[in-house]
Amino acid sequence: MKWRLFFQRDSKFSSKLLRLHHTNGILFFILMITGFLLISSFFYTAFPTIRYQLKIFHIWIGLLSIVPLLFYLPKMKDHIKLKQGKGTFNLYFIIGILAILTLSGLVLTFQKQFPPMIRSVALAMHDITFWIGIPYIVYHALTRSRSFRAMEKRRKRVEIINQEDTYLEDYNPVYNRKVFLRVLSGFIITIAFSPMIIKGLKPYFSKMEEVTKAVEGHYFAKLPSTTFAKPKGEGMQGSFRYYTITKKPKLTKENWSLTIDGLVDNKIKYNWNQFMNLQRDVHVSDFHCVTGWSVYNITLEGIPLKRFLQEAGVNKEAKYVKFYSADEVYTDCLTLDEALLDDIMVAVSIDGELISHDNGGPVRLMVPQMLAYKSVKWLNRIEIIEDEHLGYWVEAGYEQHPWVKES
Ligand SMILES: Nc1nc2c(c(=O)[nH]1)N[C@H]1C(S)=C(S)[C@@H](COP(=O)(O)O)O[C@H]1N2
Ligand SMILES: [Mo]
Repeated sequence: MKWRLFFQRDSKFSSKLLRLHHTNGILFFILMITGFLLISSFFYTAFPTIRYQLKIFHIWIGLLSIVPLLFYLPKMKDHIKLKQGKGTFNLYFIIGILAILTLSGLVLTFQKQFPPMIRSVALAMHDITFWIGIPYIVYHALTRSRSFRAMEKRRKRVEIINQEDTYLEDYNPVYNRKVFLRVLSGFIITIAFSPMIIKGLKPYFSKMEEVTKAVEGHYFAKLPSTTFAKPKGEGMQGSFRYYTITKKPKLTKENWSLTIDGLVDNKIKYNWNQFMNLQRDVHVSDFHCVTGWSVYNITLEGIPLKRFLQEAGVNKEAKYVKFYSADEVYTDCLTLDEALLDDIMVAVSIDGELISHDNGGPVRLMVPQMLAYKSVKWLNRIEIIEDEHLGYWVEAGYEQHPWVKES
């Protein structure tokens, strides 16, 4: 990279372009690295609080990266002229990718202004262009690096000495060193990235059955005679992306229990069998994560939260309800009014199957009115309290009342 260019004042058009290109390159490199970390479930688990700051950083760099693009766009015509038809496909491709990444990034940044459907589309576009863009950018950076070019040229010196070789190279592109090196590195990059790409794009291709069937590794018995034969919601659309900031807690039929305590008349504790004997309701709900993905039409079976609160008898001083996870780290909190809303479920089944361990089973909270971080997985305690508690993600910076705007 020609660093000196950044400090030159009035340079030629081509140097200006190069400078824009480098600025953009640096910004997109930062976006790529932070994007990787934001996607990585390892990072989610290992550094959940930094993740929030990182997301804000990613958004700011993203916004900043629009500036060089805005400078470039009016000059694009001249640039194409300058190229005289060479590599214009390349140019349109890159501009297309950047445009999609930028627009979808903007929608995700201001997601509150958009209905969930548009948000999901934006997330899908952001994901897909990220996974197409990254190997492409790596290829681009590699094949344009000095050492790679030197490697391409090495053969040429030999050509001058050996005339026959030149003949072969000119008319037989298959043996052309340059083409060969480029195809080879393109191939290696594609192979190297493909496991990540497949994993990254899987949510868009996997059928919902795969997700709900994941009761495997579950320590609980099958649901005793479910309330319905077929999921009331006709099967959910979309798939969950499993998130956890901790290791999954090891829960069994024997060690799981649910406690309702705090400012209540009667403290209650259910073991698995007692819990499964409670009258269950069915609700069809949608679920929206703050990162942009949604699952629609989830048939939830469980006990409405409000019933537990009535059962336990909430005291007058009570103002908030705090939820604990068996992972012993994750918590969240609702106001008492919010907690009494219909549709909030202490759920045991999703689409007729016990909630899988990954999905927060045996029992998880489902608060469809708010973003998914309110829906505590591996729920084992509900405490009625007087002072507000800031849950895990709220402590990290997210809103306490993330109402979902329905489309
Ligand atoms: N115990 C616990 N509950 C949790 C989380 C978590 O990390 N731990 N993540 C929250 C977030 S941010 C989301 S999007 C949903 C994800 O639910 P899923 O993993 O079943 O898709 O769970 C929420 N509840
Ligand atoms: Mo989330």
